[in-house]
Amino acid sequence: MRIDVFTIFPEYLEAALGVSVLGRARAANLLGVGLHDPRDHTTDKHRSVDDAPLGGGAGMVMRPEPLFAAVEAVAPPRPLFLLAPTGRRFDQPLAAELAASPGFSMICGRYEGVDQRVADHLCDDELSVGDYVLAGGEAAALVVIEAVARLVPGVLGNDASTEEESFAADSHGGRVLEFPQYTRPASFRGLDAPEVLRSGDHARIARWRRAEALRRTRQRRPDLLDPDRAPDAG
Ligand code: JF5
Repeated sequence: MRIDVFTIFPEYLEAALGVSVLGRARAANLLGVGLHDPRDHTTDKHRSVDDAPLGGGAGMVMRPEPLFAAVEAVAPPRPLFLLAPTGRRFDQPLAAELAASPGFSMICGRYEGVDQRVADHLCDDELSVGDYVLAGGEAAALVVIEAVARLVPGVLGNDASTEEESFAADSHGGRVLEFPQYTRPASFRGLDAPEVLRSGDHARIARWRRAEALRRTRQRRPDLLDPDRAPDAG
């Protein structure tokens, strides 16, 4: 899997990509990440990547020239996504789709926005990781990389754990939250783990876990069971 990222803070991404699951995936050549700084493609003496909004207003907008030049110099794997709160919501089905592909790329926006010609004529789509505004797309890019990379075969030690977890498709093709997990000690400060988990009755344990998963999904995320109840439905 190959992922290219265009960012004016490559060191921010490099730090996070060097440790834990992503660091090991890169060391094992299961994941290749290319980091590209649009500032290297500026031609003015101040190497400026932003400018005032046309039409006036507060803040700064990322200029199109350095972003177009950086992307054209690399010809990165497509699709190329712009990370922005205005984008299509990134979710687990999209993570699975991208994990099954040879690669993709992302542009991290900064400041108050990115010149619209970048979204309209350079990128293939816009992605949002949630309904909040970040100072820049870098943290969103890390979210996407981590969610996708851990689904690439071999990146996690245990492939079964990615199938049982929250948001994996259940037997009905819907999505449910994880069941609660416990470890030793069975009794901790007078707080007892459910007796069923110590029963050794694997069929009963499986039934209990399915029921708990459904119960907490109904209680916490009813929108996952019935999309009409999603906060943004309609
Ligand atoms: C950004 C303009 C990019 O805030 C985000 C974001 C939120 N969800 N997904 C991405 O990206 C930074 C802010 C303003 C363009």
